[in-house]
Amino acid sequence: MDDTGPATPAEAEVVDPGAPVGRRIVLGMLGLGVGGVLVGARLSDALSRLLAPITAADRTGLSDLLPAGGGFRIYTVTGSLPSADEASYRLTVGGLVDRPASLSVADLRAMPATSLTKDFQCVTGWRVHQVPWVGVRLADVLDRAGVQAGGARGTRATAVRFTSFDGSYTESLTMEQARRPDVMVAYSMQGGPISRAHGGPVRLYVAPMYGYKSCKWLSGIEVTDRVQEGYWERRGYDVDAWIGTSNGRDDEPV
Ligand SMILES: Nc1nc2c(c(=O)[nH]1)N[C@H]1C(S)=C(S)[C@@H](COP(=O)(O)O)O[C@H]1N2
Ligand SMILES: [Mo]
Repeated sequence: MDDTGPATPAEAEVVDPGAPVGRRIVLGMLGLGVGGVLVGARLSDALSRLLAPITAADRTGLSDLLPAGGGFRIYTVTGSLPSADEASYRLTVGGLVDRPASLSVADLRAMPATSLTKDFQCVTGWRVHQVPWVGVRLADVLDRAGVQAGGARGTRATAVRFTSFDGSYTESLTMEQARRPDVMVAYSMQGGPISRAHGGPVRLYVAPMYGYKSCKWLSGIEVTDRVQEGYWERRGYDVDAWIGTSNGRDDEPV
């Protein structure tokens, strides 16, 4: 860990888990106003009920900004939800590879698909049970681009870095972690395309690790010679985010 962040960061400091950004945006648009912080499940639930009839009647697209329900909280460190239409979306794969690539959603869908159903867990404590995901194994994407054998001038392809088209979020994995069969470049979740709020059209899904590893609005995969701390890791989260054993959670009931 470096010394630029607090020892115990809180996602809530940027996007309060009790006040997903979508609701804040909608509340702002409704002119209801939101004081600095909304804390606690009870208030959040009350807001959900308040907003339910409005969103049900919504024909303006505002509902796109709302959490999809089912327990997920929508996080974005930028304060907005970026969007990319599926037709023009491209995922670039570069760095220490032999064949840099620019992949469309159709390119990804044409590759062998992998699917996985698992609980989704945020390190702040919320969990969504048995979420189905479909995508392409990250290992297959890396193989397609041809990770360099390396060694030249001391550069070795030992890690993978991820960037988001939100312009801010980054993540990384060791090459060994990246090649696990339960790490995927996902284009579907919960039985449909990945929504804008959930980081569509394509996001990373790192099943064995806490949610912050699963970079939303994925736009770049770069093979690198070392693990670089991601957005939350610079603010104190563990680089190895194994569910149940990282971020000081190993001494707490999971
Ligand atoms: N680009 C981007 N990816 C992100 C985040 C974010 O703020 N921006 N938040 C992370 C965190 S902390 C979690 S728990 C999950 C939440 O996913 P969701 O917003 O689909 O519920 O996304 C992760 N990926
Ligand atoms: Mo999270």
